[in-house]
Amino acid sequence: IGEWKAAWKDKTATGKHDFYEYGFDDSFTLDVPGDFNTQRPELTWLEGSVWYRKAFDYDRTVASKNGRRLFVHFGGANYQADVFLNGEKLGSHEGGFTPFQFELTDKVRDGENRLMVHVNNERRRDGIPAQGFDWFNYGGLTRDVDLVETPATYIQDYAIQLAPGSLNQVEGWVKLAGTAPRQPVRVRIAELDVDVRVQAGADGVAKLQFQAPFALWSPTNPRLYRVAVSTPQDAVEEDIGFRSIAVRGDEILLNGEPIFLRGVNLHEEIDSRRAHSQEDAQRLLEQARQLGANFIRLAHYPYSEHLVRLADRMGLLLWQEIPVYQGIDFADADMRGKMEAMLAEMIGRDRNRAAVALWGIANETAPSPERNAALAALAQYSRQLDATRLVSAAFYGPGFHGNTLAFADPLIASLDVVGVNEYFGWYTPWPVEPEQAEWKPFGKPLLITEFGAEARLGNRGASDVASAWNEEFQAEFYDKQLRMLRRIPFLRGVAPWVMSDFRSPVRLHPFQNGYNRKGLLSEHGERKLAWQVIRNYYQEIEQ
Ligand code: ADA
Repeated sequence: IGEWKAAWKDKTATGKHDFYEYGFDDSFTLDVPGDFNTQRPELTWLEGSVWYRKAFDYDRTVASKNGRRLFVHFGGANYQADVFLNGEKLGSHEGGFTPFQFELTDKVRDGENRLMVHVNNERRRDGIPAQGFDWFNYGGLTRDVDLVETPATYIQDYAIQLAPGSLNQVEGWVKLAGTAPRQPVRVRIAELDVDVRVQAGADGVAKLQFQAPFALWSPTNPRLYRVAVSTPQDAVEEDIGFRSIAVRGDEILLNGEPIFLRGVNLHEEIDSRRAHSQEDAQRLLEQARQLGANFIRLAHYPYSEHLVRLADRMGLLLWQEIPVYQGIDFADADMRGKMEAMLAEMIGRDRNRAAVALWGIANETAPSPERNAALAALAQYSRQLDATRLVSAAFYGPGFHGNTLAFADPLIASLDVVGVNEYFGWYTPWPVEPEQAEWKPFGKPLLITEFGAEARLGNRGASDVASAWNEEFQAEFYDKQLRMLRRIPFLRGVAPWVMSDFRSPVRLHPFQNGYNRKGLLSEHGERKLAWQVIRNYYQEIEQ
């Protein structure tokens, strides 16, 4: 559903945001998907409420004769959404980056219907993320909204992935929902002569197991197969890749072979607005490919489904994380449930994407008994939802003693891979010369999930720290970092912070001007000197 009517009133004017109080007399139009902040000048800095309204026609008579069901599916709404149909509340959703849906079947009218959504992006102490974060808080219906019609019993979900540890064996399931879920299910992959028939039980679940001679998906050969799932009433087709991702000691294995992740961090932003379309995804992933990356950390929240599907086709491995970011209140009793819901929504959407190799459960959270327990449980929950991906988190950088950089955190024990964000030479001084730094092993693969320094495009000059913010400084900073990182025997990948300069209202230095300037590219995609330093390194180590 594309264009919506929207209405907004300054909170101070009404005291509260009640649609029935002020109606849509002074409404305007907003594109969906798209953040509201960048579509109307008066909403530029809004962290508050906007009402969206959309009319649609429906032929209920024909639909109910055929037993059809109707859903409204939201790709994402930042942060809290309350959804109404013809004035009746369907439900609410919390969390700005993951999908949700409501069933309309029994409520939809014959003829014209009115869908209304109240979206609020106010920061909350009990939110995920919490109140402080280093990116722009784009609000609104930022992702696609779809009306979806299904048969009476429909294919609700499925997992079709290689069993952990196997290179040719699929162990998955298909879940049917509806009035008569006990139905035969068929799964076909024509190219491989796969034609599997199984029966769903009373719970609607049909378990799958089959072998096939897959050409395995990898960044160098992102092979996808057309998979067709069908029942007597419903049918779905999509392209799926098959690959295994595992850890052996301190190595990461892709399809059984050790891999080094030549990464980069992104924010889901393009042209200083929230990225949301297929074209936006293409531009972001193309930038990563030109850098020579085979891996992207999607910081710090789940991205649009367009981007994840495109990564599948382009052969870019992904780390996708939920916005459990600095400042989360782990003592809040509701936090656990919220984190779990977000994780389940992210994994539920992307569980069949070969590109996704790691689920990130947190970024830069400080150890405490509550945090340690909550995140250990979350790591467990992630494996329960999906045993075919690695579980990881990104930590504040290590402390040092003499020449030794020691990294310790009780959460490490619960993870497959450890991500470290280190800012030696920027936020923290270099403990020793890069050539002398010894990193103490901790028995798991290490990814440097962030390292970086700021420079403003076009600022040129001497490379000493005193004249930081210039391109030479940033380029030499990366050179020095790489001299240290190359010497870590258990390093399995790096991701510079960050691909492009991105909007962050907390960045008030005159050179920042509302942007975090750690980009290898400017916000307009122009290359800084540092871009070439990383590009050269990736060219040199490319296997
Ligand atoms: C943190 C954080 C990032 C980024 C970075 C910075 O490490 O994980 O979101 O903002 O700091 O640039 O300061």
